Amino acid sequence: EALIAAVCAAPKAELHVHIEGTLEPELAFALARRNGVALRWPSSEALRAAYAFDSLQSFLDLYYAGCDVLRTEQDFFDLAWAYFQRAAADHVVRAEVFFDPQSHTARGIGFDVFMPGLLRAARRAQDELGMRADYILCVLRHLSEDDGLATLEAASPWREHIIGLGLDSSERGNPPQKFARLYAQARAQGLRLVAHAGEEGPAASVRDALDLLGAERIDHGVHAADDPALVRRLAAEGVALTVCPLSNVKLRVFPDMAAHNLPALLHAGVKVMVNSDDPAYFGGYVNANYRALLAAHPALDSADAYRLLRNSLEASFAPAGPVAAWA
Ligand code: ES4
Ligand code: ZN
Repeated sequence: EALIAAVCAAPKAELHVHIEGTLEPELAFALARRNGVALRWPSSEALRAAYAFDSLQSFLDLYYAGCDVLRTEQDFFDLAWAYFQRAAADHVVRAEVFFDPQSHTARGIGFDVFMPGLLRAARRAQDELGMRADYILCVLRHLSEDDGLATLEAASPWREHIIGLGLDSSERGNPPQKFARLYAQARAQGLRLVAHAGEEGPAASVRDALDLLGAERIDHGVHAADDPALVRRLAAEGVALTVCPLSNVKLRVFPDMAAHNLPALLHAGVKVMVNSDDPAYFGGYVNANYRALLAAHPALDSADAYRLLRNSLEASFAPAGPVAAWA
């Protein structure tokens, strides 16, 4: 209990959070009303009750449906500002936030709508909350590589405001090699590279994200544990895994929190850290993830907890400065 309280109060970085996954049902209904959009659920309580998932795909179907209420610059500002306030309450000093442009451009909502809103919220987070926040453009892997390349091209006017490229959505049937040209392009532009891998997919997709895409950090990556040689490599090379405990339990990657392999990965020397992924859907923000993990794994001690917090700061792409100083 004392350890959990200390961890919750400690400065930390959040490196794996999807801004569209921070849309709380109450805000979804407020935006639906403001924009005259009909939702399939009668109330925010009914929508929240629908958050019972049995797989990544069952979650994604709801997540993309929720995006439909996001229409205006102000909507994206309100979404991101709500997240930054919640993150600050959890003592997040650095946030690297994913956004999914294709879930908006496919509805006719362009970069000129969502980027100004997202960026205005990040500037306010810096000014009023002292939080350093940056955005990582995530490409949807269930769409074609050409669609991803067109999205990167459409982002070029905003290039200086985007720190990296990520890859998310349905992992099954959409392996890293599908996006080799996209990652080569992004690397040539100086973007930092991350990719979701080994969430529902196998250890081999974690290896392919490193070797075929040049990913510097792996989002989730928990299935790397199935390959002992890969675990040794991740530890030796200091590759960070941005693990999301509540997400993994909600999406049945593990049957319960006690079965989560984060402690095993940590003790094998892998640079794991704790994140919220889609906190509005999975039952909590980053401190709730630390709390659930530590409560289910009483063998994790203060040195382990300190290592997780420190990993989060060290694995950040923030330039030298205030964030590096925390680590
Ligand atoms: C996601 Cl949990 C998860 N996995 C893959 N793609 C995603 N997009 C948003 N959340
Ligand atoms: Zn994710």
